[in-house]
Amino acid sequence: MHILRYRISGSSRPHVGVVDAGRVSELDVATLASLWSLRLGTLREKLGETGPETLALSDVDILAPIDGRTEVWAGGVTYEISREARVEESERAASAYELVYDADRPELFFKSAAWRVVGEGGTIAVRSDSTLDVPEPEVALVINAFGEIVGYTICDDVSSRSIEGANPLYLPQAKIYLGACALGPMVRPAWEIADPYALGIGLTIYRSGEVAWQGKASTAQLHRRYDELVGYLLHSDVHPDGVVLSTGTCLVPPAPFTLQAGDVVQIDVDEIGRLTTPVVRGLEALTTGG
Ligand code: DO4
Ligand code: MG
Repeated sequence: MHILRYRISGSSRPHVGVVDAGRVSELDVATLASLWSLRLGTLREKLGETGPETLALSDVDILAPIDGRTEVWAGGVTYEISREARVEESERAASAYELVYDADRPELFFKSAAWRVVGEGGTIAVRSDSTLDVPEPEVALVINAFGEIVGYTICDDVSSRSIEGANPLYLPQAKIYLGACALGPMVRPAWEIADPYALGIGLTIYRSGEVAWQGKASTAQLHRRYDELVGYLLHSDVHPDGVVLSTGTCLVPPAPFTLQAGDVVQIDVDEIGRLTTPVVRGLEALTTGG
């Protein structure tokens, strides 16, 4: 089963529901955020209270699984490959990444407000003032208002390596801009994932219909525990409508590989799904579709 936000063709109203065996059943809630304000046990019961009618998944438009006041946060340098990539790209501040990899306190940063997140089939963007850009395929935790992990989804933490590499203080510019966050396609309830530390992650970047870069990794390589990341995120903060926490990348296409306009990024995570997003370059291309 997956939890999804969707739209029915011909209508602009978003719906919330569950999909099982290819059939979508609606839930009597206005937002996903309202589900994340429930305790895990109550959420489980709520997912059983669907309406009698069902639709084929192919008959709905899947929307990014986030709305309302739910924010996206992200962890950084949680896999060795990410530490190595950052040390390589950052000439003067390499030690910052070495230190955070081994420190008790993880790197956590704000990634996106719900309204600027794109979902399955949505367009992501690289900045026009950046020269080295990558998708970062990450497992994302959906955490409720009580700090419980209630689900898992996929996050693409699209990033400029050239901007972050010039100075780590530029991290917000490297990682927070329109088109830099994709999420989805849906949320897999946490109780359906037997071992979240054994999920295969695949990244395939298509260019002109050919594979331009491909890699595979696993959450078994994660250097931290999910609960540890959640503990630091919520230590001195509240998220009344839950929060999505992306857990860091274990795949970084090596330089000089860079995303280009026209590329298509495909992220596969075992038991969670596939997130596919085309790429454009620059704000104008993103907002005008050209
Ligand atoms: O330290 C910069 C960000 C790292 C990151 O986004 C990752 O490791 O996934
Ligand atoms: Mg990342």
